[in-house]
Amino acid sequence: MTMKRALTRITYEIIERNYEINQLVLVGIKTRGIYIAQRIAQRLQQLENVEVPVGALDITLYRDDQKEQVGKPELHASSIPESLEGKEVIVVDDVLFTGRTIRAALDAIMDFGRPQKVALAVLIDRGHREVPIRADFVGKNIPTSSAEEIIVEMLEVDGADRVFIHKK
Ligand code: 3GP
Ligand code: 5GP
Ligand code: MG
Repeated sequence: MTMKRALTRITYEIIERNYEINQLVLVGIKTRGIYIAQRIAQRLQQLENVEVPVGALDITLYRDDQKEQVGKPELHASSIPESLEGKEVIVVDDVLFTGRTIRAALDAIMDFGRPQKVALAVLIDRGHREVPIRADFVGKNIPTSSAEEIIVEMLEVDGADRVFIHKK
C-alpha cells in the first residue's frame, strides 16, 4: 500500500458519497488521525475546490477501559466550527482496532451538538473489534494477531510515510 494512494482513494470515495460538501467537517483523532484528516482535506481542496474544516479530538482520557477517567476530551483546533449541529462529520483515525476509541469519539462529538450524520475513515483496519463499530472508508485491511501491532509513520511527525507490522 502506498499511503498517498490510499488517502487519494478514500478522498474519491468521500466525494462519491455525495456529502453536503459545505456541511462537511473532518475530525482527526490524535495524533496521526489529525495528519490523515489534514491530508484528506488537502485532496478535497485540490479535487473539489472546497475548504473542509479539520478538527482534532484527543480521546485518551475518554476510553471506557481506562482505569481512571480524568476528564473529558476536548476538540481543540481553531478550524473546527463552534458547533457540530447539523454537520456531516467524518471521524478520521490511523488504525482501527477494538473500536473503543471511536465509540468514545462519538460520545465526545455528540457533546458538540447533533450532527446530521457521522462516518468513519481509517487508514488501517487491523480487526479485533470489541464493540459494534465499522469504518465507512478503509485504506487497507491488515489482519493482525494480538501479538502484532501496526506501526504507522507519517512524514509530518516521523520524517517519512511508512506502514508495517511489528511483532511484539
Ligand atoms: P497515534 O498518535 O499515531 O494515534 O495510542 C497512542 C499511540 O500509540 C498512537 O499513536 C497509536 O498509534 C500507538 N499505538 C500502537 N499500538 C497501539 C495499540 O495497540 N493500542 C493503542 N491504543 N495505541 C497504539
Ligand atoms: P481501538 O480503540 O480501536 O482499540 O484502538 C484505536 C486507537 O488505538 C487508534 O487511535 C490507534 O492509534 C491505536 N492503535 C490500536 N492498535 C494500533 C496498532 O496496531 N497500531 C497503531 N499505530 N495504532 C494502534
Ligand atoms: Mg491513532
